[in-house]
Amino acid sequence: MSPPLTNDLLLRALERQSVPRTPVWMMRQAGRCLPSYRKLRADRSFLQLCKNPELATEVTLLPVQELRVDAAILFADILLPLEGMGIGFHFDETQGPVFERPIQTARDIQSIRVPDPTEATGYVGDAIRSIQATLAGSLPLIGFCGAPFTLAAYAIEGKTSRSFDRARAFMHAQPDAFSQLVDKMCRTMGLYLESQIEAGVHAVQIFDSWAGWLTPDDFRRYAFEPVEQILEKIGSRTPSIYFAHGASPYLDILQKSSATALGIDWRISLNHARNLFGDRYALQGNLDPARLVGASPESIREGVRQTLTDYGPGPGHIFNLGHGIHPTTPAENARIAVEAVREFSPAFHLSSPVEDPR
Ligand code: 1CP
Repeated sequence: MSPPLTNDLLLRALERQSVPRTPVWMMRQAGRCLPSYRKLRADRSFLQLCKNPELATEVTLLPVQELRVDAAILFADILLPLEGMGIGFHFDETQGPVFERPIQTARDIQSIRVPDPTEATGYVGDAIRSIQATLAGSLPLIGFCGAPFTLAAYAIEGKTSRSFDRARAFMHAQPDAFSQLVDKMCRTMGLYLESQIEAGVHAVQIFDSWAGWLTPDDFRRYAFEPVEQILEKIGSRTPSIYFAHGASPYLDILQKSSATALGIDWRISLNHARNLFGDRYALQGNLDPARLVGASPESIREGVRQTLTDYGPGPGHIFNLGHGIHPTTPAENARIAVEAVREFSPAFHLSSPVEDPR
């Protein structure tokens, strides 16, 4: 057992325990919206930052210092573990991820490996240990992976896409081969998250960024159930957050999730989600990230107040955006949102005996 954290608000909220204020972090908080990140990135590639534990530590801590969030998230990418599976890619400055040989046939899938994470992504474990040494028990560290469907979709599509048509066509044309690919992703991510937990993360999030393009039946089969298998593998070792972007059509399926918390995008009101899910899950979300791009400070504060009001009083809310922070967001606007959560949220937790760690 590791010693208690100075600020454990995120972990308390995940377990739906009382808190003096709502904890806040932002998906993609460590990236291009921070001038300090752009400076570190100026003479290095994104992958160089990810694969150097000292630099990954530095970048992980930037939003902690500059935005005053209540949790750090490991600086890495959902695609990193694919390299060790034999699915090569690079990040293009304008196009984002580009795969060298996108999967085209069932045969391509047979040669994909389920690697040992200490060999394939040992630098991630090193980064986690280095971040924990630097955080020195001040805040929780969130580990993460991509969900099997989202990762399979990238590997077939070969690049980002608006609606991943090629990947979905493959899924329907060759369902058995697609299931095998999803299964390999599932086993690799289970081992990968276990290795992050062993290295010391306090909670894990599974990002299913493209699950919202599936029919409800396909969502259940290719997105939800593989994620359930990963959650089963990690068991109760850490709390877990399942974020399926665009999942409003599948709320009845999500009600059966084994995750500790569900990430909610901005298309669903937290009020509706809370009524539906009752107190089975903590809920994370869901300010529209577009509000931080150019709205006035008053509008940002109003958006924060509305999000807190939508969730309502009591524990179990983790304030976040409804999806990743947009890279063109002025850092100042992200700061305004975090400060507004700190200012407004104590009124939603009047009965907490726990002290605010600041
Ligand atoms: O500096 C750069 O040019 C790289 C930009 C960048 C960054 C900062 C990428 C490329 N990834 C990241 C970091 C990252 N990605 C984190 C670290 C924590 C943090 O920034 O706070 C995390 C958690 C991710 C997760 C991720 N990567 C997701 C899931 C989240 C989401 O937004 O849905 C996805 C889909 C990716 C793929 C990815 N990585 C990077 C790009 C440009 C993309 C493609 C996005 C797309 O397809 O539109």
